[in-house]
Amino acid sequence: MYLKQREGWIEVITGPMFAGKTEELIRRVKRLEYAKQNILVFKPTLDNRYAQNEVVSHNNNRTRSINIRQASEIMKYVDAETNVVAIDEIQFLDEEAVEICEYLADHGIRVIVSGLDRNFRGEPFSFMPKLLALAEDVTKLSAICVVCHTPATRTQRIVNGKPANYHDPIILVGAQDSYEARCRHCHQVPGKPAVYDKLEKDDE
Ligand code: TTP
Ligand code: MG
Repeated sequence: MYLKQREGWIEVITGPMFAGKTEELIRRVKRLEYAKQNILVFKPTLDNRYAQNEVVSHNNNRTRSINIRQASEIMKYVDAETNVVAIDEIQFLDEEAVEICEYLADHGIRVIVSGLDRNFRGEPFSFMPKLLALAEDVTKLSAICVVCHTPATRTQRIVNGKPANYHDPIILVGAQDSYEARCRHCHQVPGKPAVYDKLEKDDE
């Protein structure tokens, strides 16, 4: 990446669901494990799709992790020996996660996080824009649109076989049962307020 860089920075792996974010996080963690780095991996307790105390990717790669409910819990585990802090699905933590990532990076820790950049509405996911702006390095992964098979940047939520309504709650843990990867054009959000009204009027 950078030559002669001092240790301590933030890397964010982002994109829609089914893009391989967790897979990429595990890959980076495993590479550092071979180098005998002292690594702490965290995940929000909210996401219990696969295993407790493990981060697991779709193709069943896994690494040990510590479940946390609040970002501030991270500080209880970090000590002078810690070189790397990794967090999967960071979008589910509270906003203090951003300050904690900054603090750790300022204190020489390599921070590797993965999280959704958008919610099912196609809008930025909570504090993710802030974290993306503060990061030294951003990897934006795409998935494949299930409808037209072009690169997918969005996550489609499906409820009872139909696209979920804009006003549904943001948090709904799930995988292929309730979500699909879609491109900008195939992504559907019934009830989404039109943002183009003014532009289209100006056109007339
Ligand atoms: P991810 O790890 O982003 O999904 P993934 O494992 O499919 O992707 P990747 O292969 O890139 O790691 O997990 C997203 C979680 O967030 C999942 O439990 C569904 C949930 N979710 C919401 O709660 N609200 C939303 O608006 C969206 C899009 C997802
Ligand atoms: Mg994942």
